[in-house]
Amino acid sequence: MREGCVPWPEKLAGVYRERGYWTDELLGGLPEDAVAAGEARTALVTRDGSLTYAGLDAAADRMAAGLRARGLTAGDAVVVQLPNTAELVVVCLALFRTGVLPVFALPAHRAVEIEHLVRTSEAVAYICPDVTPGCDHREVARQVQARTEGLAHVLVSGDPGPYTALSEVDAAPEPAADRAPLDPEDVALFLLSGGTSGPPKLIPRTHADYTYQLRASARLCGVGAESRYLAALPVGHNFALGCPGVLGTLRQGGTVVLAPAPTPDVCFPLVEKAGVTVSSLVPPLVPLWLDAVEWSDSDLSSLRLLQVGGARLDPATAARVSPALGCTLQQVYGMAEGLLNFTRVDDPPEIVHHTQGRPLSPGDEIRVTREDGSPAADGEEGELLTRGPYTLRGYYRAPERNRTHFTDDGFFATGDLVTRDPAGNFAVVGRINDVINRGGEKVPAQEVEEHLLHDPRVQSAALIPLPDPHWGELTCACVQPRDAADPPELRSLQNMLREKGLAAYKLPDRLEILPQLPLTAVGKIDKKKLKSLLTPAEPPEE
Ligand code: J2J
Repeated sequence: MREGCVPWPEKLAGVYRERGYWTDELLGGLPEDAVAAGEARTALVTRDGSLTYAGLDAAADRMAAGLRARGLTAGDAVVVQLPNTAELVVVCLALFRTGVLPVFALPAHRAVEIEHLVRTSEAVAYICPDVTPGCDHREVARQVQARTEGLAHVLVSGDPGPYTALSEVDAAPEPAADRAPLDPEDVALFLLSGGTSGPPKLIPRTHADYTYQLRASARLCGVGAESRYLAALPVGHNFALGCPGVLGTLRQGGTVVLAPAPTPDVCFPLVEKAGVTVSSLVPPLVPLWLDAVEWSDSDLSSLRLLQVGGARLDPATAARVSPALGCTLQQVYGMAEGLLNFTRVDDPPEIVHHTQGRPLSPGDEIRVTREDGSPAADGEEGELLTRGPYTLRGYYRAPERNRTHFTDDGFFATGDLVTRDPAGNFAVVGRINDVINRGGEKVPAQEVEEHLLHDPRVQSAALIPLPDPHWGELTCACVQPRDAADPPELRSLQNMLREKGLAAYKLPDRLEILPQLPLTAVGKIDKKKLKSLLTPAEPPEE
């Protein structure tokens, strides 16, 4: 496995091969029958058009050859930040086919995050759009190139400015026999951690582990050649990429429908146009979709399954999904690190509304442990630890974090507090890690706090979650000012962070000025106390 990655122990790898979890399959392939079917099989549908499997396959081969012609080779890393377009899918397949490793940035990421990803992965290229609302990505590229070394290529979808147009990355494909074979058990892509408190860690995912995830989740969700998956969430995130998502649907020969935004005004007409059967959302979008059924005249009757995950879905909203949309709800409790839990399509409503499901694979090993490390009983709260055929054994080039986040026998400590029922279904009840889950977007508290300290008016700062009916959690910056007479305002702090190049979802939603932040016995900021100070106590139940 690539230097900086932690391999599975050979004995366990042998078990995963023996049980058929790991095969020789590589990412980037498409079903031969679908490619051979020419005009008859549609791979991608967008608002403006569609692409057949044959067309997608040829485009991926041409781009792969174009990448090679520009000197990119197997093992190079490339930061990819594209909206949900056909071009993004072509890029993914082309990178997989050449063995060049995509590092998937989120659309909201800005110079701070992109620089971090380029540095950590030693990326040789950044693939980005020209502009998205509020951001010129060529300017992001310029800043990152100035601050890092080795970023030789900037490939732009649209107007390239001083860089190279992605459409020019195109060459006649050379015969497959001329290329060095790729190792299915080596890294194929990097996903980003949402669950760590500092800047995102890179999660190496191999061809073998990720194709297993695609195959197993497609089977569990009943996704096949007849399925039409709507990618409403960003495709660079594990949920829409591979649960089974875009890659899993293509692997089955189904059709992927790409939405430029997840809102009902954009998605509902696409559902009708393409006969979408399955999609996935984060919880804050669910009420928007449910309310839109009232005013929209789009025909949603093709929709069979709606996956919801990324943050806690409240049971009352969960109960509204099937009656309003006429489809099955599936809760998905997943993580880019690996382990995926799903409610099953034939589970009774009390399971689907109140739990986040159970593990995907019989190879997923689970421990729920108390604070002292002893096993928690059914129904008792504890931290979820896991290892398995598609769960990482270590973050990329992060030996220190790996020492604290993995047990000696290779279990990954998720930081999630869960309860487990006797049937194995989890309910996510809290979190140990200092991360705020803002409707599925993970805000690493420590990273934001460090940036806040750059304001000269800030003496000390803590970012804490505040409960919110729509987002689940919002972020609140608690600030002790240097001078009580001259405290910072929320707007100016937000502007400072934005100007530094931090993603917008990390900007604090609220600001509380306190004369002094409470400290723990060891002198750290006491966030528990802060939370109780700022969150009104729940009224006692009747
Ligand atoms: C509560 N918390 C949840 C859920 C994730 C599918 C779905 C989601 C993700 C994802 C993903 C939750 N209820 N249903 O990668 O493939 C919180 C947990 C978890 C963290 C992981 C996928 N589903 N969470 O959200 O890597 O705290 O992945 O550890 O972004 O989100 O975040 P991330």
